Amino acid sequence: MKIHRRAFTEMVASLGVVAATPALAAGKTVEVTMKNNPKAIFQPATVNIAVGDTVTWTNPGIITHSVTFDPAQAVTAANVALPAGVAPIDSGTMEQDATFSHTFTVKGTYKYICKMHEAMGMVGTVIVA
Ligand SMILES: [Cu+2]
Repeated sequence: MKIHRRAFTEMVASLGVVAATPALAAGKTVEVTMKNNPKAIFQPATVNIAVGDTVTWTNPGIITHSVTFDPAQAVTAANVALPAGVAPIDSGTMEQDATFSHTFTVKGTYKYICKMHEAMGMVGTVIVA
């Protein structure tokens, strides 16, 4: 059944819902910081977001880090995970004050590493529901 756009808009309005634009509503942004003391970590190590949300990683310190969702670049394959069909994501080298953002459009559990400090346990998880 085809619904005329205006009829649809009126139907939505009659429900008391603000007429939505065709584009996805902008999601929220969650911040993750790369910390160096007492050891290199992502903080928070796990973030829970919704589809369409963005995560922004910031490296405030002088130690170089990365945000790498790429099994091919992990020392331990189990430290990285991507939902089926999602391509690897990699910030590349992040110097002091660098930021990296990614908007997640596929549900699932994403596990990532810092390439420089994976062996020290600098790993993180993004859960997209
Ligand atoms: Cu690191």
